[in-house]
Amino acid sequence: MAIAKAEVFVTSPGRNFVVLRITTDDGIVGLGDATLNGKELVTAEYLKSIAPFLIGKNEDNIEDIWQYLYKGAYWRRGPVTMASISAVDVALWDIKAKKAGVPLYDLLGGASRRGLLVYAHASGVDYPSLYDSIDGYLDKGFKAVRVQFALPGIPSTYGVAASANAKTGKGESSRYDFEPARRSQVPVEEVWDAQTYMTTLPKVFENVRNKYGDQLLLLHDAHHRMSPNQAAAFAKRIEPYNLFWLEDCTPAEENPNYLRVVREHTTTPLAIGETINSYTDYLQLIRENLIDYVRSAVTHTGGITHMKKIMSYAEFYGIKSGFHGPTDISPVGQAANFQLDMAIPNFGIQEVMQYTPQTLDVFHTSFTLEDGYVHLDAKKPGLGVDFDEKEAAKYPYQPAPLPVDRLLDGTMHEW
Ligand code: KDG
Ligand code: MG
Repeated sequence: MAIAKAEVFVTSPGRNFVVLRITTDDGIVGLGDATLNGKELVTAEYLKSIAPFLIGKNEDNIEDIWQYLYKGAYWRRGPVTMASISAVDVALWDIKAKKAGVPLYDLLGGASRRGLLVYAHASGVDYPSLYDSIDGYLDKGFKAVRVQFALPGIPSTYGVAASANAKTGKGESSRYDFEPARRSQVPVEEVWDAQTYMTTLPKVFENVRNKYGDQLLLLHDAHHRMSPNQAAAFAKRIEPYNLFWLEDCTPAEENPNYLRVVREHTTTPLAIGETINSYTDYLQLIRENLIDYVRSAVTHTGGITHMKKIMSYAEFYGIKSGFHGPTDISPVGQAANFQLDMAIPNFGIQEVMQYTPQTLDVFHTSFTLEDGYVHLDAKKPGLGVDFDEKEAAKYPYQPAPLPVDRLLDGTMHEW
């Protein structure tokens, strides 16, 4: 009844992932994900530095180990610390559920639903490619799509698939190739212009609504790029197109009051949180009902232990989940999202993207996607993911920093 080993792996089957594998003295293995896009070696080092602290501890005492790592760090919170604590926490929950012989969600209160409503990433450089992308997902049964559109005159736009084979939602080619890993030593520089964005996107939503009708759940990610006032004007303007949510309309991570400005002017639902990693960041957002959806990933937010508390608090304010689930969260991290999604009463929607075939050779998953819902295998104990160490070793780490963004005059801006 003790942790015997805590090993850290960095693998790059298409993009970099950090895996923590904890083994108990009776041979039970638990997996955690500490991937922090572009900063993978940093979380890997953090985990290596705390691994010795875990040895000999009772693996059952998850809350105590969480508090030990959080309060004991003294330098608490921040993305690196919280992603690393999360990897430990998720691995311990994986072990506990395997010992009980049940899927992890059983230990979190059991299944609150049959399946998880998910959304996919559609995008286009023009209308034919956007419609092709949306059609591909609808053909696969998706009920919800995030829609991103290239800005005229701007060389590349956040969230718009760049290569020809990524433009469609059909088959493997649906893999979104933009934010992953344009591998280089230094960040790629992009350009942003709010005026072009704010005049282009409302028309896009109007056209999509007219073409696909009222039933399609339509999401959009503004990626922190508008000022509070611009975000308010934009969110108000797109109200007629009835979005499921507008994500990261303004960088309210800097100041939650930004969202108050937006809220005062619009009923467009707001989602935020992919760069937020602790309850302290959520207190005001939730207490003042400044958001509708919590967007953090379980893996960036201290794991299941911490995220479950945030979602319980959110429940009392009518706020739901929409956990971050791009491909820079490994299948282990995505499994942690799914397991918590299954259990909480205030589940909203879950983001999914297509992993590369190489990633799925390294991580063996047991989830199925059918008719726009993810289903977990009720017979698979724990998280439902296995890690193939030998396969992982075939893909060594490669530097892949996130891009940076500048305005047309060269001023640095939010990416
Ligand atoms: O690492 C950054 C990406 O995960 C992020 O840019 C993706 O915004 C994103 C999303 O909503 O999935
Ligand atoms: Mg986002």
